[in-house]
Order: sequence, then structure tokens, then C-alpha cells
Amino acid sequence: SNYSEEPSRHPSLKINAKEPFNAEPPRQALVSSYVTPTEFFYKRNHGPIPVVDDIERYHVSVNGLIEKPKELFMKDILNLPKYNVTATLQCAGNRRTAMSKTRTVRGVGWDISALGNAIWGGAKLADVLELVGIPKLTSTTPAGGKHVEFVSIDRCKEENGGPYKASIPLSQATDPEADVLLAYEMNGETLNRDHGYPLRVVVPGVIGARSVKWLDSINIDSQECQGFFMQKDYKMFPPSVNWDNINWSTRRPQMDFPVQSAICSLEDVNVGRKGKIAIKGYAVSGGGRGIERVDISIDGGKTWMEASRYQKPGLEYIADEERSDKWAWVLFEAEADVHSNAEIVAKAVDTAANVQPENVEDIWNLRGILNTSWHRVHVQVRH
Ligand code: MTE
Ligand code: MO
Repeated sequence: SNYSEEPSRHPSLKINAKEPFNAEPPRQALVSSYVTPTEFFYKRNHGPIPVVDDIERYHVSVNGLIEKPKELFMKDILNLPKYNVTATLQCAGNRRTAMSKTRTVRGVGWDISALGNAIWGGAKLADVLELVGIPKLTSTTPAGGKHVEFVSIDRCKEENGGPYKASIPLSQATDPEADVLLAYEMNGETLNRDHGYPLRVVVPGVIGARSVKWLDSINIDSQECQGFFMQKDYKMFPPSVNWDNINWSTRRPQMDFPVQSAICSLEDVNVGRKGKIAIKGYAVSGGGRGIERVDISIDGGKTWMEASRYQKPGLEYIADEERSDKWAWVLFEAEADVHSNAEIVAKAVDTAANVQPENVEDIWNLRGILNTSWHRVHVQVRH
């Protein structure tokens, strides 16, 4: 593995692992704008960032259980209708550090910023698959294809030096409403190397691990991807399962993200004068389920008030009719009067009335994924 050609990154990112490069922005950066600036968008990698320098020759091979296997060049992708989809990408490991404090977990530590909200520009996968003869809203091809596997250019140790890969169901891939993209733009600019140049998959509403960067090939298969990150990672186990009794085949790969929220305007412990404090953060759910409500408590969850919520345009040049915000986070805001030491809590409710769990212990799992427990911060009043 070769880390001599890594891109430059913003100095304020907090580096959780250097090689492969894993970093997140400071909390405050997330609530400074509805669309996360690319330089502050978390970076989650499993190997060195690949170098693609001959864009004329770059292509995606589409093969497997289809009638017309094909090589798609960048011009073929650019010829398809372009969509801009505002979608929040969140790593399943977001908030892992807090989970590891109850009991040790395995994985890169993350505070609350392993997510970001971007405007992704690209072709719909449903349109791309039509080019190889798969109609919209297909769940099985005549040859028995049911899953769409994405294989990357990068190399990682978990795959024994092979490429990163993942899959989604064919029914989702061919559903134009699912907004799955092969994206070549992020926030109105050419996708940069860290985020998957020249082409990445964006699967809105699903954990980040399925949004494969640096796409090399697409494979239509009868079964889901058998790669490490689908079969031996990114699965949710109960608290009773440990490294001695784990049986990976008993669980499905995690897809949709559960409802999540966190407070970004405050650190874990804040010392200040008594008086008004601003409580700001993000809330997001998976599967296209929007956020119904965000509740805030300043007494550790005994009493609650409702925060105000907003989703607002980031980049003015994108026409309203091209926008779609159902995959995007909402930012929330509340103000509270704090007179003595306080435990401030946020919990969100999605449109299906799913609520974040109260305690991290109840959802502890050995890989430390999906920590969606109530987010708590502490304010200590100085007299
Ligand atoms: N794709 C490739 N090829 N290699 C990777 O390591 N990491 C995945 C996903 N796609 C990864 C990948 C994970 S776990 C996440 S959370 C997202 O990319 C992170 O995307 P970002 O770095 O653009 O934020
Ligand atoms: Mo991830």
C-alpha cells in the first residue's frame, strides 16, 4: 500500500486514523451551513486514495447476469440526464467513541461528525442500468440477477489487498425514486479524490459503507456481495454477542440508517456563566424518512421542549425543481436558560415515529456501529 499520493486536506479536520486517512470536522462546522462544505465533509477510507489520471480511458465495466455487458466511459455517463440530490451521508461508525466508553469496541473512533450533507450531482443508476438492458423497477433479470454489486479501484487490507465493494438490491438500483446516483459532482464541483473521483455511488438513506467510491465495475449477481464489508462488518449484533461467540452469517448487512441526532454547538463538557445558551445540531433518518420532531432537555431527560427545525438551500444556482431534500438532514435550534450545572439532551423522532434509544448500553455492539442513543452534553456553571 502506498500513501505517497494522498490529497491535501483542511488543517482543522480531526484525524482519527492517518493511514488509511479517517478524519472528521469540528462539531461547530456541521451547523455552520445546511450544505456541508466539501473540505469539512468527513473522510472515511480503508486504503490509499487511488490516482485516476487518464479520464479519457477511465470506464466502468457492467457485467454479470445481464444480456449486454458493456463498458461505460465518462462521456456515456455524462450523456445521461443529470440529477442533483441533496443527501446526508453518514458512516455507521459515527459516535463510536461514545459507545466504546461503556465497553470496548473494535473500529476507528469517531465523535459526532462522521456525517455530512452534500449536493451530489450525477446520473441515476436506474438510467445507467437501462443502458445495459435492465428496465426501470426490475427486481430480477431474466438470468436471475437480483443484486447490484459495486467494485472499487482502491485496495484494502480487509479484502486481502483486493478492492472495496458492496451491493444493493436490484429493485432499489432500478427505482428512479430511490435516487441512487453515480455521482461525478459534489456541491457543484467535480468530485474530489478523497470523495471518489471520478465516479462514486451515492445510496441515499443508507449507511455510508454502501456508497462505493472510485467505481471500477458493476456486477449484476444472484446473491448479495460476499465482500468483507457486507458479510464480516457493518452488521448490527445484540449486546450479548462478543468476539468468541460471533456468527456473522446470522445477521443481514446493515442498509438503512436509523433515526439520529446530535448537538454540535456544545462540546461534551462546557464551562461558562449562567444564562442563555444556544443548542444547535443535526437530525436525520434513513430510508427517506424525514424528521418529525427534535426534543431538547436541559435536565437530563426529565422534561423536554421542542427545538425549531430548518432545511435551507445551500447553493443558489440549483433550481428549486431540481432539488430533493427527503434524504437530507434537518438542522435544529433551541435556546435555554441555564442557572446551574445541566445535562443537555437531544433526541429526534422520524416521520415513522421511530425515536432514538435512551441509553447507549442497550444498543452496544462489538463493532461499535449505529450509536444513535440520546446525545448528552454537560454545562458547568461558573459562579
Ligand atoms: N468506497 C471505497 N472504495 N473505499 C472505502 O474505503 N468507505 C465507505 C464508503 N465508500 C469506502 C468507500 C465508508 S465506510 C463510508 S462511511 C463512505 O464511503 C465515506 O465517504 P466519504 O469519505 O466521501 O465521506
Ligand atoms: Mo462508514
